[in-house]
Amino acid sequence: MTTVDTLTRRFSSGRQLSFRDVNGLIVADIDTPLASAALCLQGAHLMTWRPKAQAEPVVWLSKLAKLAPGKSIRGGIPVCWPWFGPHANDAKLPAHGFARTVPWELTEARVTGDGVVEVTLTLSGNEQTRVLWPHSARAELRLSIGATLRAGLTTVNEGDQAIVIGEALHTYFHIGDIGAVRVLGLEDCAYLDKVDGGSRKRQEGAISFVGETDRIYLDTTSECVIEDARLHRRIHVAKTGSRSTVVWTPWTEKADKMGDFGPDGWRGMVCVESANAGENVVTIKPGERHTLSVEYRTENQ
Ligand code: TA6
Repeated sequence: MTTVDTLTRRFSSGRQLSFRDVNGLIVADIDTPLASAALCLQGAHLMTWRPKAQAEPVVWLSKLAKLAPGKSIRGGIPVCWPWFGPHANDAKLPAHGFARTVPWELTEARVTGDGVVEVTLTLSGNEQTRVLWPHSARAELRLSIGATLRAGLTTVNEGDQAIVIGEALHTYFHIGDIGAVRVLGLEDCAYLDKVDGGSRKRQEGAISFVGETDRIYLDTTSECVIEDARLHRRIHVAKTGSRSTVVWTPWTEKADKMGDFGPDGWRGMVCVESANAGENVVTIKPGERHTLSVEYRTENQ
C-alpha cells in the first residue's frame, strides 16, 4: 500500500521533495532553488507552482480548495480524462472523466543535477474505472518542475479495440485581475461558445473578459500567451499533441454557484486548457499511444 512512509523511503530528497498526508490524500511538496510546487497523488493533480523568480504563483489554487477522497480540487491542473466535459451518453458519469478523482501511482521521482524535479504518475485500468469506462488503457502523467513547468499526459491503449478519448490539462493560471488580462494566440480561430448554447463562432482579435467565458477553440495547435497587465508578466502556454484550447472564467454567478472559489477568488484566475475536445477527440489504435504535452513559462514585462 502506498503511504507517506513508503514514498518517503523510496523517493524523498530532503526538503526538495517530501510527502505528507492531507485528509487521507498524499501530497508531494517540492521546494528547490528553481520552484515550489505541491502535487496531490489523487488525480495526479499539480495544485500549485511558483518559479522562485516569481513573487506570485503561476498555477492558481482556490483558498477554499478542499482535499478529500473522490473529490475534485478547485484549481491547479486537473487532469480531464478519458473524456472532456459531460459524458457523451451518460449524464450520471462525472464531468471531465474520472482520472482527477482516483488515486494515481507515483512510479518515478527524482531531482536532476540542475534542480528540476521530475515525476511520473500512472493510472492503470481497474475494476473501479472499467465500470465507468470499459476499456483497457493506461494513463501516465510526466511532470518536470523547475523555472519552467512541463507536463505530458500519455494514453496507452492496452486493449484490442480502438479507443476514443477526450482530454485536457485544465490549468488554472494565477493572474492579477481577470479584467486586466488578455489571451493572445487564438485570433481567427473557430470556437464553440458554451455560454451561448455551444454555437460556433470565430475569434476576432485577442480575448479579453467582461463576463462568464467558456469557449472550446478547435483545430488549433497555437501557443497562447496570457498577458497580465496587473502582475506585469506574460505566461506562455505552448503545447503539442493538442488540437483544442479551452478558455474559461466562471465570473461571479457561476463561481458563487460552484461555491469553492472564495470571495472574488475567480477574479484571480483564468483557465487556458490544452485539450482534445469536441470534434478534436483522439482515436488510439490497439497497442498505440498518444501524448498531450504542455510547457508553461513566464516572461516579466
Ligand atoms: O473547462 C471549462 C469547464 O468545462 C466549465 O464549463 C466548468 O464546468 C469548468 O470546466 C469546471 O468544471 P469542474 O467540473 O471542475 O467544476
